[in-house]
Amino acid sequence: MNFSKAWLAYRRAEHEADYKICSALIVRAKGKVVETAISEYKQAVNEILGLEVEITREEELSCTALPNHVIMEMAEDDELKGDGYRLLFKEQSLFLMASTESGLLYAVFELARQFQKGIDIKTLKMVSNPVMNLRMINHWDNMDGSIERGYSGGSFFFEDYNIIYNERTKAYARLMASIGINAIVINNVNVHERESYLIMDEYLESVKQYSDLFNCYGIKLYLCINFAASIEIGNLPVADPLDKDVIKWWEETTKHVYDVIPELGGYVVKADSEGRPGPFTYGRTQADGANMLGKVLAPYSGLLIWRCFVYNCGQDWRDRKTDRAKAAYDYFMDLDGLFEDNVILQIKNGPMDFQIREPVSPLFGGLKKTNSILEVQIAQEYTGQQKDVCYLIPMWQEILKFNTYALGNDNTVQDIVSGKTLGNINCGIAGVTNVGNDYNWTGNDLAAANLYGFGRLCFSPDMSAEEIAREWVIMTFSGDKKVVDIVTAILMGSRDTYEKYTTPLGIGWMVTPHYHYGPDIEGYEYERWGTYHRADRDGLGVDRTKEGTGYTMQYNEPNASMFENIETCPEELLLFFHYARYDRVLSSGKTLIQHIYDTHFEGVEEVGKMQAAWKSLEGRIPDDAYVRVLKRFEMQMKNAIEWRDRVNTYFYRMSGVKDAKNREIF
Ligand code: GCV
Repeated sequence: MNFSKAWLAYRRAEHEADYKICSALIVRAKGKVVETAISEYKQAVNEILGLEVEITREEELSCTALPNHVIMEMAEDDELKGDGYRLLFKEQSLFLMASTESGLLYAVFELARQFQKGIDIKTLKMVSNPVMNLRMINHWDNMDGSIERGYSGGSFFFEDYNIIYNERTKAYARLMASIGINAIVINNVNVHERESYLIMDEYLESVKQYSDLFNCYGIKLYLCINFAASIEIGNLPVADPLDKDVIKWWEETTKHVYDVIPELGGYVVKADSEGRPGPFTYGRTQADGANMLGKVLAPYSGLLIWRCFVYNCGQDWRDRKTDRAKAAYDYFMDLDGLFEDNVILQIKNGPMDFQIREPVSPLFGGLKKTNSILEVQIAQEYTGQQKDVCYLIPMWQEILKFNTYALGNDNTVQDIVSGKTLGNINCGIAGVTNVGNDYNWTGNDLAAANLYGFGRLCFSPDMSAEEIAREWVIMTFSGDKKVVDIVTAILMGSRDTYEKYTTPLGIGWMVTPHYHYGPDIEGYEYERWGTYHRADRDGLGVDRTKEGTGYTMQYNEPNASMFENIETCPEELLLFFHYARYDRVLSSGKTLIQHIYDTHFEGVEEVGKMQAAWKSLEGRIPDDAYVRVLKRFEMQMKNAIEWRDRVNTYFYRMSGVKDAKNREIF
């Protein structure tokens, strides 16, 4: 086996709890996902408790208890929503209940977590309902086997334009189901020539294998499609979404796709973005494009997911009014309410592109009659590329808790994408994944905490980032208190540390162009991508107020005024919204320039402390994982030093202000 079991590497329970009843399972449910739940149950009980399981199947759906059994049953239960589940010990038996098959599978994985945490099953009394309806993973895998922004090896779905189906794909489906994922897109949103054919006979039967596999784990498969497929495959002269022949081509093609793969979840589209084709070519709107495909998918209950990452990537750096941050709102707000019910807009968490600190996209508070999905990036494109540790759950939680004031006082992003605010069901969260065919799946073993946490957060966003981290450590490494405390502490501090040694106060970028790892302060400053910091001899930052680009006006009140006013703008976003002078005094009492120097020195010191903390775990963590992470810390230290020295030197030379502590700046 050339891959690890990650958080499903079940360890034998060491505690005293009496688990004997787990060897007798009664099943009062049927279906292919139930069969998966049963086999997962057997595996967990066998590997963790060392018990063989005897199964009795009963037709009757009742809650009668037979003492000393585990009873897995479908239940009608008002407290259970969607794929929710209940774990309840009563009358000497343990009940695993759900109203869907997937709910039963999730109940089994929950039980496995409880075993690993050493819980006494007699105390089990819990209900867990998924807060997000769509809990989706996006792969940016290409058919040549590469992964766009992949930092952990090649694709395990594709190699040399062939589709791979093996033990690893099965292991992957298990991993995803165990954290509650119910939708997976297997190919990159940038659909190149060959990937356009995934919806054609060349590949459909092979793609179906994935769909069948995923279905057994309660997961729907989605495909990214090429908006111009009617030209590239269909030999039509156009891809105009209002053209009758184009519509007919998509209807026939999609009918055939669903004939072969009836369970397909739907299509995902990146259009009019970074060179991809789209409706703008024909003078049509984004709604025209999305709705055409939405209507084509509707007869099959398919969903059409349309990305809002549409912006002008041919900007002139001399133009201070055009602002990339404004683009998504500008393109989509006027279309609010015009989208079909099965169309969902997928919106990146921030208005730029997955930086270490950005404000929440104003579209979440803007759209009031449109389905939306929050898109986050589990892959650490701008956050250390899975060499540097950067636990992202605290960031995503901040985003979910942000109050958009969409319809009055209390409408957080979580309320919007969970359907609470608008009463819709086609919504949720999508994460651009961080896995590849490396042995440990994620390059840095610690990066798996982001993938695990992503699923847990979609299901239960009110779990704290620390609770999720602890759970992941227990599942992955050990229940040893020292290991759990230290690894959790490393993870919890890692985002702040990364932010300290990279870009200050929300300014973002300053990365090596294209590659996006390591510093290049002016790498994007005079480029066409719209990603500027505007540093000069007096200060830095982008004026996005009314006087500047006007971006602040895209927020609802009171957010608009809060960001507009430099005195009330959250300090961690100061330079995103405002140009500030180097001698501006921050809340710490330090000047902006001193803050830049200090945080960069602190960031490197903190990496040193994380590294030392990790070394203190030698012998307590499986050796191979210990050594792999140690090597990553060495890379992180080198990177942090490079960032510190380049950023501090740049701003020292730019401002001419000396470090108050006289440290070495070049
Ligand atoms: C898949 C950024 C990334 C691109 C990515 C794009 C997107 O620009 O650098 O690699 O393309 O976002 O989200 O579509």
